[in-house]
Amino acid sequence: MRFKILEFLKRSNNYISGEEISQKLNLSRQAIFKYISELREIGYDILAVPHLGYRLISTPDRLLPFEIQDRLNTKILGKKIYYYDLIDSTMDMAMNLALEGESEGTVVCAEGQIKGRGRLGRNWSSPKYKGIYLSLILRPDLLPNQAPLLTLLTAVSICQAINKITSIFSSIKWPNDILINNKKVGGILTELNAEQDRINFVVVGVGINVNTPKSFLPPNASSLSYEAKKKFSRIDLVRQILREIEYFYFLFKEEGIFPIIKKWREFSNLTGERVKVICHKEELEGEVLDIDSDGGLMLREDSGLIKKIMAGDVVKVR
Ligand code: BT5
Repeated sequence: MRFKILEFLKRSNNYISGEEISQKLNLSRQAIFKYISELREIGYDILAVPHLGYRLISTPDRLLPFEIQDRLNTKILGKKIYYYDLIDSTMDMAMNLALEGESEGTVVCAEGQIKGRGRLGRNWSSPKYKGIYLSLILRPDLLPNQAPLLTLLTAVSICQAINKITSIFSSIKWPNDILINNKKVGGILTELNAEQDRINFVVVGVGINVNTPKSFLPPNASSLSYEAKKKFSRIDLVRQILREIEYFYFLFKEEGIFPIIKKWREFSNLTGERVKVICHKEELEGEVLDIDSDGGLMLREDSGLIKKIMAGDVVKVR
């Protein structure tokens, strides 16, 4: 009910009287006052003036599900959102929820993480109220070895969303890094629960440094606010990321991976570059040609041999 009241406040640019809310929602004045107090506790700044009524002054800088879902307009993504102020890792929570049968499109979102993680158990710095830390559950009809395509699809979605919301051009460093000015501002972690020839579910984790000061980050990392010298709305960005992931996910289901690879090429920061790739303790060097239809990186070694790499860490070589 408190969110119904909030909706009223949001839709009206001016004061709205207690009388009007009470009539429209069939609530007593006392009940309205109680809900308004609850909203204030969450951080909504609501002005109350005798004879005029209530007016919303500002919304809190929190990734509240109600705010994310406002004008989200997706069919599955974010229809259900689990929200935490602080959590170990949104990945663990989403994996557990998926195991219990939680539906496709469900999102787990947190303001901060204690044990945020990257690939191979690496740490993901997740300071509270600064970035975006979310995991989403997907149940795609794919083979387990096609799961990297979801990382690719998510990377494209993030770049597109960053571009639409902030006008900043970000790029993708295969397989899962989002960069601005060659510094890492975001990462993707894809974990799956699968049988030999079938994926049961996939959890895609997204971490983005939005308004994160440099001091919270590793040396080679940055944030959107640091690069643009201004702050951004995390809510707007989360909303757009969910919209874009859903758009590309449906496109993928209908038309396959090629339209997404086409988009990926626009954002790739590696194509044509000379790189070193570390995968399974093996080191390869060569020129990046493209990505393959299963998300693998195509590398031409100096011998002319073309190799496809499915996972690894890439560094550019000058
Ligand atoms: C990643 O791993 O880039 C995937 C990161 C995924 C994080 C999200 S947040 C929501 C969800 N819940 C989780 O627990 N995780 C996901 P990787 O490519 O392995 O990169 C990890 C490396 O990035 C670390 O070893 C650091 O060097 C660096 N790093 C750590 N925190 C960072 C940050 N906040 N920004 C940029 N780089 C960071």
